[in-house]
Amino acid sequence: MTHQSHHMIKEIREEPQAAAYVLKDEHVKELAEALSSSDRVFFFGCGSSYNMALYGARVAEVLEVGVEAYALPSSEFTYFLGKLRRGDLAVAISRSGETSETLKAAMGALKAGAKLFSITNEPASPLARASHAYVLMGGGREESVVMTKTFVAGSLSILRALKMCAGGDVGRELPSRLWELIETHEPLLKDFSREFAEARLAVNLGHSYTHPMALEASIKVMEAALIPAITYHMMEFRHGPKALVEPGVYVLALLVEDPHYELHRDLLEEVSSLGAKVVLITNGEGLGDVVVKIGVKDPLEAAVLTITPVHLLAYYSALRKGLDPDRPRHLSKVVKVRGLN
Ligand code: F1P
Repeated sequence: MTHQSHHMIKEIREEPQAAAYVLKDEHVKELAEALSSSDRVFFFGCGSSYNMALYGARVAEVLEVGVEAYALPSSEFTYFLGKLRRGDLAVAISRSGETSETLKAAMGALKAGAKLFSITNEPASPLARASHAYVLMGGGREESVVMTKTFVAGSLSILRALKMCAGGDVGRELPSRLWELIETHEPLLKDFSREFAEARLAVNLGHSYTHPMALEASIKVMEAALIPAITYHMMEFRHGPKALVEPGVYVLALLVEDPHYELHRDLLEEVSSLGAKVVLITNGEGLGDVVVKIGVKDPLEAAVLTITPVHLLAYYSALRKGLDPDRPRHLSKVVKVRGLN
């Protein structure tokens, strides 16, 4: 396959279209209603879908929408099923709608009397069929094993539903901001991938609602570009893992403006003085070896957009290493675990 015909880059460039789909998706209102009428919500999924779950639970807390929100990997959620109460809302997240652990947890939640809502890209999947209602991740099929546009669409659907619960909505200009972000930074990130591809270690840092995006950044660089990666909360990084910093370490900082912004920038200066290269992805100001500016003020929206530059960096780094970014080794689009179904 040539560069241009890789599904992954095509799908990254379709992220603005996926965001536009979310903005007009009527089903998101159903998710908002389900959230508003529940006391507790459990978001769950595997891999990238679990990272969307983490983002959702954090946003629910930040927006104080009156629902107790939790996020668990699907396999861990099964340990919790005995504690579910009638009236609880289970939100299963799965692009394929077929992942064994997620299906198992979803069926268990139904059996326990919870309402089941799913966020998926496959309306005919067993998960969608078992659910009381579902939201599609939008933007059409995703062929690459590596989730990109579905991750953005799924995260934005959750954000939009939660904002609706709080009486608001996401900004109408989001798709065009995303388009500008890709247009402006793709050449820079393509160029930078030349050295990033050789990274000994990627340290992905986030805070609050960007931490799930930093976890997702680690999945992306590991699966697409085979770069070892770890994820930390910004301020936690000094508490041990800082010992790993040396030349050859690349810190990807996913930062949105909040009251701790200065403290976070101080940490980046510190790791830089210890020899790490810093990629700063932010809607604020700051310094780094590479700085990617996100043109969205709203911190919860900007948080979702911090993952797009990582998608581009992971894609081009995979190409530099001669890897097929659409089919990472040992991985498949759907994980089926024998003995679970
Ligand atoms: C979950 C998942 C994906 C990952 C890979 C393997 O799938 O972990 O996040 O990209 O394709 O499966 P799903 O439940 O969202 O279909």
